[in-house]
Amino acid sequence: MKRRNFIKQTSAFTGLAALVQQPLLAQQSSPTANFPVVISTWKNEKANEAAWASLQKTGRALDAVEAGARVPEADPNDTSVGYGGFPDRDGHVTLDACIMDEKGNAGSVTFLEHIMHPISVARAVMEKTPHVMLSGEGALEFALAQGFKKENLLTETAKKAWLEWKKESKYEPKINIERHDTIGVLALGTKGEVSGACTTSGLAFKMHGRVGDSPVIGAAVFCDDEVGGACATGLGEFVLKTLGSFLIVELMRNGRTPQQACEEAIMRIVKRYDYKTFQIGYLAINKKGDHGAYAIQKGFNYTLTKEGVTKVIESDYYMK
Ligand code: SD4
Repeated sequence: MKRRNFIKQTSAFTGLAALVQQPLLAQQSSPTANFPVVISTWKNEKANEAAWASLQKTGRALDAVEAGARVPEADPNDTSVGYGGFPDRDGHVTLDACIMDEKGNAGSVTFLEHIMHPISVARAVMEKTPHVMLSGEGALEFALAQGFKKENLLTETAKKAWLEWKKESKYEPKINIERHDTIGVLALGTKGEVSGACTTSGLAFKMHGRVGDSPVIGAAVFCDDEVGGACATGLGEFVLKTLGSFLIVELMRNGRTPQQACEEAIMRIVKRYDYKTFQIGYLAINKKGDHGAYAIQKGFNYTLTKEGVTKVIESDYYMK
């Protein structure tokens, strides 16, 4: 038993080294399990570190993804998540978030205002109500009843940017023009169970009432403990139209590696839509802890934490 553990750990370590040095496509499947592990969209080292610290405490992937998502939510400098998020075109910061655990439980909030940690409200929806999704005023009422505090999330910087934008008031999403910092986070816990979360303030200066992919289970996040998990970032309308995360998990179920599944999900978008004008990035992880990443445009990066080591990986995997 001891020897087996040793072999497992050694190969996990070699796996990490390989990951840093080799292109993603080269490490499609590892012979042994590689967990616990945390992976998140964009440059989210602090989020991953918080997720990792949570894994050290409880070992549970669900706690880890929530802890990770809470970091950018409270960061005033992250302009596309929670506090400090850019408002919609009427000046409201409206939030979308969802969470899913290894048992297939899911919770989500959408069009939620004034609450610093929508991901924790989404978890409360999952654990304390018979529903999956609460929206707008109802979500706010529920959050307040659960003891969350009502706060002003519009920072001076975000307000300034909005007032500046209002001078022209043109809403034309372009490649990486909206800040893309929305966090999608996936984890395998110490038992190898998978969970995922996503949280965002959505697109900057969106129409009032606009809801993106981030609160939609199957679009921004999907997990199935028989297979693995996936998450998305980018222009949510196209993730919604193709149910990207659900698609990726189903592709993995049918034998694709996480990398192949992400690529195929991007191809579904590219084949049907004029993809040159927007960005989508996908991350996926399977039950062995192998991961994949793919985006439409250059510029997508993601953060990986294994064995306590956090690395930002500049993904070279995009449509060229
Ligand atoms: C949305 N998917 O609201 C989000 C935005 C995003 O990085 O991911 N930005 O469409």
